[in-house]
This record gives sequence, C-alpha cells and structure tokens, in this order.
Amino acid sequence: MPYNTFTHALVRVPTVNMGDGMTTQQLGVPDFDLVLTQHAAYCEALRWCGLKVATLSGDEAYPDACFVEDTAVIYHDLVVITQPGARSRRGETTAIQQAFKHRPLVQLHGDEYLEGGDVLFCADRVLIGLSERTNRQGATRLKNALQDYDAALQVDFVPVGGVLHLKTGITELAPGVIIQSPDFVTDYTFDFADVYVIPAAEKNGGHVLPINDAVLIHAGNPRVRDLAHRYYLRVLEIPMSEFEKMDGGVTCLSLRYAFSGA
Ligand code: CIR
Repeated sequence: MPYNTFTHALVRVPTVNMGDGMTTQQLGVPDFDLVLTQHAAYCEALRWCGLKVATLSGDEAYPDACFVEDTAVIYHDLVVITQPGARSRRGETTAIQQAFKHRPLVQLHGDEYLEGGDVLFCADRVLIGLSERTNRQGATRLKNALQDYDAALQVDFVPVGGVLHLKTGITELAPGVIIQSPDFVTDYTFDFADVYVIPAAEKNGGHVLPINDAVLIHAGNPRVRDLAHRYYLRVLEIPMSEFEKMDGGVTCLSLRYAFSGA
C-alpha cells in the first residue's frame, strides 16, 4: 500500500486557550472563532479525501493538544506513542494512548524524546529530524520500531536547524518532490528528490499533506499552489492563518492511518 494511502484520521478539538501554547511566531493571538471555523474546514477536507474522522475533545491543560500529530507515529499497523520534547506537551499522549488502546502500542520512555512533526514518510524512505524537540535516543527508538516492523524500510536522520520541526522545514509533495522552507538548515543531502525552496512570503504556509489522490495545502500561497497543481488534480486549499500563528501546519492537526482489517 502506498505510503500516503489512508482510511482514517484522528483530530483533537482546539481549546479556547490555544493562544497560551508555544510559538516561535510573532503573528498575534489566534482568533478562537476563526480557529474553530478553520479546524472544521480542515476536518471537512480530510473527509473529501475519503477519510473517516474521529474527534477527541480538547483539554485546557494542554493548549497545544490540537497539534495531535506530535503525539504518535503510525505506520500501517504500527502505533508508536511519542514522548514530546516539549515538557508542557508530554501529558497529551495519555488521551492518544487511550484512543488506540485496542492496538499493540510501542511507547517511548526514559530519555527518548520525539515529536511526530519530526517524522516525514517519503515515497522511498522515512526521514526523522533531530531537532530541539527530538533527540537521537527518541529517533533511534523510532527507527528500531519501524525497522522491526518492516526490515526493508530505509530510515535516515536529518539534522534540523532554523525551524521548529523537520516538517516545518520540508514536506514531500509527490514521490521525489520536496518543498522546502527558505529558513530550513541541514547538512542532509536530498539526493533522492527535486527540492523546491519556496519564497519567504510563503514560508509559514509552505507545508503540504498528500492524502490518497489529493493534497492539502495552506490557502494564500501561490507558488506552493502552482507546484501542487503540477502533480494533483485535487488540490484542497485550507485557510490556516490561526494555526500558523502557533507554528502549526496542515500536517500537524491530524494523525492519518489505515489499519489492516479496519
Ligand atoms: C508547538 O510548539 O508544539 C505547537 N505550538 C505547534 C506544533 C506544531 N506541530 C507540528 O507541526 N507537527
């Protein structure tokens, strides 16, 4: 099954205090009514891609919890519950563990820190970012779990500089086509791909999320949109301004999966 084929998604409703979460941006405080509208549009886009969307309630103790992607990494039937590098986000994983409680889970622990925003499944390999949120111990544990599950999987570590997560810096639009933020710094060589560095004006909205035969992009980014139309008939543009204020993008608001027999 191709790496971006999914049947289900899990999302978590934003809470009214989302603006108390962490951010490196100076774009102002999210407008909560608009947050809810944009989140609903995002969920609708997932449904347009053919996914069944399960929704967890928010928890004001965790203002960043709507960025649910950081709490788990799912590869076919393998579910790995992470330990976010951000201390304030560690408790978010309890609800995610509960949501997947009927499945065997791998759980990062001890000094293993990793956030799902640092994990990019490409067509021919998995890239794990070593960032301020993901350390070598966490990356190694995930690499071992992935290769125990699928020994043929190539897993590379990518040093991440200049941006929060690996997927803030790069996403894969289509097999061998990488979209890169101008802020991203690494010494990893993307020799398997054509790399398009997007203009600075689009750096907050430069993330793309391919799902089945469609791709989700942030509205208002013409260069990214033009590139997306080269590879997809179905390009779904989602307004994401309020999530961008908190360093969020289209990838981070959901966990996508396709369990066998589900
Ligand atoms: C944080 O700093 O943790 C959140 N405000 C944003 C997380 C974004 N996550 C992602 O891109 N995977």
